[in-house]
Amino acid sequence: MDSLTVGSQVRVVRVDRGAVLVVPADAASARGLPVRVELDRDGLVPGPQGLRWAPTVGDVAVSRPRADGVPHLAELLPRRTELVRDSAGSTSRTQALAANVDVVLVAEHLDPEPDLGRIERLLTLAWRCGARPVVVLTKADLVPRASIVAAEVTAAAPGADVHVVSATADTGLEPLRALLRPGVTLVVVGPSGAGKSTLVNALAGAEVMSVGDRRADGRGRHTTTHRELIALDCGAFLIDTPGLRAVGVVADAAAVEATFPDVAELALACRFADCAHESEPGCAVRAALESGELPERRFDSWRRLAREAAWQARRSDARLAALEKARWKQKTAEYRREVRGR
Ligand SMILES: Nc1nc2c(ncn2[C@@H]2O[C@H](COP(=O)(O)OP(=O)(O)O)[C@@H](O)[C@H]2O)c(=O)[nH]1
Ligand SMILES: [Mg+2]
Ligand SMILES: [Zn+2]
Repeated sequence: MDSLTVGSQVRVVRVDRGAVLVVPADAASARGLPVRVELDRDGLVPGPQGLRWAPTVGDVAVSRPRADGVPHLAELLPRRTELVRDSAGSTSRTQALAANVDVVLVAEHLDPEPDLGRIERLLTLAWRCGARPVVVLTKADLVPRASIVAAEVTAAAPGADVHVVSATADTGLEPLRALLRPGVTLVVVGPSGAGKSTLVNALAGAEVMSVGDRRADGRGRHTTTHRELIALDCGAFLIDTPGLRAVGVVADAAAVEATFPDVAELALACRFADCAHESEPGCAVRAALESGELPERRFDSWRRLAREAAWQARRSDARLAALEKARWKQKTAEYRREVRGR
């Protein structure tokens, strides 16, 4: 086994069943072939807060030989940032899609027309993560007036840069290349077929990811199935992801507010602090809807995400309460046993 896996910091490039592929965490030496490192039997790694964590792409960890000499992931380092998805199960909370990312590239195709609601939803994911969100409108070569559409997208993405690119024609990529600095990690999210893998290849300057051939039935043959981190020659890290089903996006109030600062600001001007923006007098949000300043579509999108955030907050409170109750029951049972045993 390579020296890199013994006691040194590694970066997870891919998670497999029972093992992970890693490269040296240090950007200057990360470009070699990834090495396979075993996970403990439960697939988890001891990490922050004394907990065992499911490793994810982008994690930084320490690899050490186990008692039997085989290297395993021995310790997970705290995540600087974490891109999370709501997990379907009722017991676990969220699933980390990627860790330690600095920039989230929200990829959306110009053809067919971009879905503004989906962009807003993915921006919520990015703002929540704490990384810098950047919208990338792809396939510019297929549409005549990309800049008009880009202006609409820009209005739906306050605080985020919006770039119009064609990865196949190599246009508009310079501002993205400028983001690729040593040690910086970017993750590309967006629907399947948006051109994420093509973009990753264009930025990498090599065929590092296979690209989906669009067949007559619209299904890709080589669509990305794994999340994977690529160490670029320039020292930046790029994570490609499969199409993210938008339903799994975890909203939280702060991320919704960051995505919709225009709505949040209007709401501050409502007469009542707890205004629901329905039929209250002095509602600044309603007034903006009526004047056309705030598009109905954006308001609906905000309301949906705000409701989801509230619902998810209540559910995570309920989960915490259930966990507390389970702990308390266990303690009581232990106490009873102890009393009986006296
Ligand atoms: N015309 C054009 N097609 C593109 C562009 N980028 C990607 N594609 C095509 O879109 C399809 C899906 O691309 P892929 O990168 O696999 O999308 P992903 O599912 O988001 O990874 C493929 O057929 C690509 O060749 C582009 O800039 N222009
Ligand atoms: Mg792909
Ligand atoms: Zn209001």
